This record gives sequence, C-alpha cells and structure tokens, in this order.
Amino acid sequence: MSYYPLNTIPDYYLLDNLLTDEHKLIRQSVRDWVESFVMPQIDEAAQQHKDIPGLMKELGSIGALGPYIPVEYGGAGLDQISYGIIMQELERGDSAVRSAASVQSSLVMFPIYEFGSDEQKNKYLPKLANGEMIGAFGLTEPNHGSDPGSMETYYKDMGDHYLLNGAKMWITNAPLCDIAVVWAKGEDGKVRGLIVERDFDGFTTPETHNKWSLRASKTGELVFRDVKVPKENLLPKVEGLKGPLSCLNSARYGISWGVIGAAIDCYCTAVQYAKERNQFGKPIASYQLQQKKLAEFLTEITKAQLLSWQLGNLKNEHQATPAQISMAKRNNVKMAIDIARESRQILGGMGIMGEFPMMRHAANLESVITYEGTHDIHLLITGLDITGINAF
Ligand code: TGC
Ligand code: FAD
Repeated sequence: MSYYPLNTIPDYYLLDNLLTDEHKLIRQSVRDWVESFVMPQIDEAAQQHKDIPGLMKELGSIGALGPYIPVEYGGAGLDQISYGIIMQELERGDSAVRSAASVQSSLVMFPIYEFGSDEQKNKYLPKLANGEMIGAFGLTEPNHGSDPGSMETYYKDMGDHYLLNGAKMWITNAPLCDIAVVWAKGEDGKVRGLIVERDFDGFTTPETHNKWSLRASKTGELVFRDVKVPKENLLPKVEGLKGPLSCLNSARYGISWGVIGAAIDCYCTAVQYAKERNQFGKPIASYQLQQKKLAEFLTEITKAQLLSWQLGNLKNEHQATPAQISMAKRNNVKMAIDIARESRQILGGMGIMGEFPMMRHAANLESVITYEGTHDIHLLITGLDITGINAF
C-alpha cells in the first residue's frame, strides 16, 4: 500500500480532461494492480536483490506486455498514450517493474512485430504478450555502450545456419530470458537482428551481481560461443543500426512516462510526510523551505506530464522524431532523479529507510539515466538536431 492517499496523485493541469475513458480505465486497473501486487513486496525484493516471482506472467495478465501490438498477436492494440500511462503506473511501483515491461514490449515484441517474418510473429508474440516467454534485448557490449555501431558481436553464414560469436553486457532479464533479440554484424559489416533461444548450444547468460540500482531486476550478460542460429531466426525486414535504434525510440518514449510515476511516488510521499511531521511545534510543511521544494516538484512533474502527453500524440500520428524522444527521455529522467534525491531530504533520517520509496527510486534512476542512452548522449542528440553538427 502506498503511504499517501491515491487521490493525492497530481494532475495539476487537468490532463485527465484530455484522456479518454479507456485511458482512465487502463490507469485505474494498472494502479490497482501495482497497489496490490507490487507495493507489498517491492521493498523486500530490492533489499534482497531478488526479482519478483511470476512478475512477467502478472504483467501479461494485466495487458502490460506489448500494449500497442495488435490483438491478433496477443497484444492489446492500444494507442501510445495508453502505453505511456501503463509505464507511468508501473514505475510508480518500481523502475524494475517498468523495465521488465519496457524490454518485453518495446525491445523484444516491437522488433519481432515490426521486422519479423509472419512465422516469427506467430511463434513468439503471443507467448511474449502473456508472459509465458521472457525476452531480452542485446545491443550493449563490454567495449561498446554509447557507440553500438562499433559492436564486435558477429555472425557468419554457414550455408544452412548462422554461427554467432561475441558477448553482450548489462542486459535486463538476461538470466531469466527464454529468447534474446541480439544485434550482430554480418560479414558485410551490416547490423542485423537474430532471435536466439535459451537452449541453443553455446549460449549462456551469466548474472551481474552486486548492483546498487534496479535491485529487483535481473541483469546479466549474453555470451555466444559458436552458437548455431537457424536462418529463419534472422529478422528479415531490417538492416543497419536503425533496427535497434528504432526499438529504442519506443522504449525511451515509455521511459519518459515511466519516470513520472517514480517522481509522483516520491512527491506524494513527501507531501504526506511534511504535513504529518512536526518540528519546532509545527508541521514541517508549514516552512517555506519545504514548500519551495514541494512547489518545484509539482511544477517539474506537470511540465514532464505535458511533454510526454504531447509526445504520445506525435507518436500516435507517427510524427515523433528520435530527437524529440531524446529530449523527453533526458528531461523527465533528470526531473525524476532530482525529485527522488530532494524529496528524501524532506523525510530526514526516515528518508533512508525501506518503508519509504525515495532511496529505492533514486538508486533505480541512476540506471535509468544511464540506460537507453545516457543523459549526455541525449543532450548530444539534441545538439546535433539544433546545429546539424555531430559532436559524438
Ligand atoms: P548514426 O550514424 O547517427 O545512425 C546510424 C543509423 O541509424 C539511424 N538512426 C536512427 N534510426 C531510428 N531511430 C533512431 N533513434 C536513430 N538514430 C539514428 C540513422 O539515421 C542511421 O541510419 P542509416 O540508414 O543512415 O544507416 O549512428 P551513430 O553510430 O553516430 O550513433 C548515434 C547514437 C549516439 C544516436 C546512437 O548510437 C545512440 O543512441 N547511442 C546510445 C546507445 C543506447 O541507447 N543504448 C541502449 C541499449 S538498450 C538499453 O539500454 C535497454 S535498458 C532497458 C530497460 O531495462 O528498461
Ligand atoms: P559508456 O558508453 O562507456 O559511457 C561512459 C560515459 O561516457 C557516459 O557518461 C557517457 O555519456 C559518456 N560518453 C560516451 N560517449 C561520449 C561522447 N561521444 N561524448 C561525451 N560523452 C560521452 N543494454 C542493452 O543492450 N540491453 C539491455 O537490456 C540493457 N539493460 C541495462 C540495464 C542496466 C541496469 C544498465 C545499467 C544498463 C543496461 N544496458 C542495456 C546498457 C546501457 O544501455 C548502457 O550502459 C548505456 O548505453 C551506456 O553505455 P556504457 O555503460 O558502456 O557507458
């Protein structure tokens, strides 16, 4: 259960007036699920550095996996605003929960839907949508993070199959995955996507231990040693770096909404605490310094809500540019991490405790500000868009 009444979740600029009844229904049902399933166990999962058992099937049961994938493939056929709202509600619970849904939806289902063959879509999408199958996305490598175009993982055409070699690092859900969408270079140097299944010989997924961030999410490596990949597992409809980067557009958009949820959880907790906690004979909410913090939090959350909402409209109309998505991802993650850090101070010593969510969100957001393109890389993408000059 959240520490604050749910009717204190802010909608300062009456964005609800712009949502459909369906959007509000979706938000309510995901919010209810987060309250009943995530909130009671998230602190322990994060403290113990263990994933939430059965999370992916639960996410499937509430329609949070591939919400915008058509119904014929097991998705919910919803619009982009619905996808954003779902991400926001999940991340109010925890970034690990949103991460699980983002990776499965935007980084695994999206490329299979967008770039896959009919056979691949029919084979994988329904099971990914209901959470029976867990997917991972392998782009980052030990030597190439911000610069995925320099990747070393490669495959060779062996006539009746491809032979895949290399390694991916920092991969969400690697230790749990049934399949991985892996981006690798062919002999022509062009990047292609391959679907690698858990039981392919030579494929291993060692876990990355001792993270201080996203502790309720499993992270690991994808290691390929002479892995034989059937030819029908190559994604046929895309070639080049634009393949993985298109997936990132979808995931980064979702993150721009998701982190608003984390910020809301911190803001609402801080407001409630500031009203209840007395010092010098008065609630700390009565002091101007605390009010300044709260007022700034609400202003920043409201600005972020407007940014993501309009970006969602642009996405619905297929007009959102990668640079617009970078701006929203960068701005909103920074907004959320700042609110998590500052709101923790409002709780004084209690702010470091697991009963309250700030430390967990702040620590999680250190990953979120790094993955899907770092804060600085997104700034450089905006700089390139403004000037036409590549400063990478
Ligand atoms: P560049 O030469 O600019 O572009 C190469 C080709 O890609 C096209 N392109 C895009 N296409 C679609 N969407 C985008 N956002 C695109 N950005 C570029 C571009 O038009 C070009 O196409 P073509 O046809 O001319 O070949 O590429 P570059 O090598 O200079 O790199 C540019 C840069 C920095 C933008 C890019 O590589 C980048 O975004 N780096 C950050 C890496 C990153 O975000 N990695 C994320 C890994 S996945 C992850 O973190 C998952 S966490 C999940 C979770 O748990 O929630
Ligand atoms: P680097 O690229 O080495 O960057 C280090 C620093 O240098 C950063 O501050 C960066 O901004 C800066 N820098 C780099 N280039 C420039 C430049 N040209 N100019 C100025 N500064 C620059 N990846 C996946 O493929 N799949 C996943 O599922 C996935 N999940 C993740 C989960 C977690 C918990 C984490 C932490 C990461 C995950 N990642 C995943 C990887 C993530 O996308 C990368 O960590 C990220 O892209 C940054 O790469 P890097 O860590 O190699 O940092």
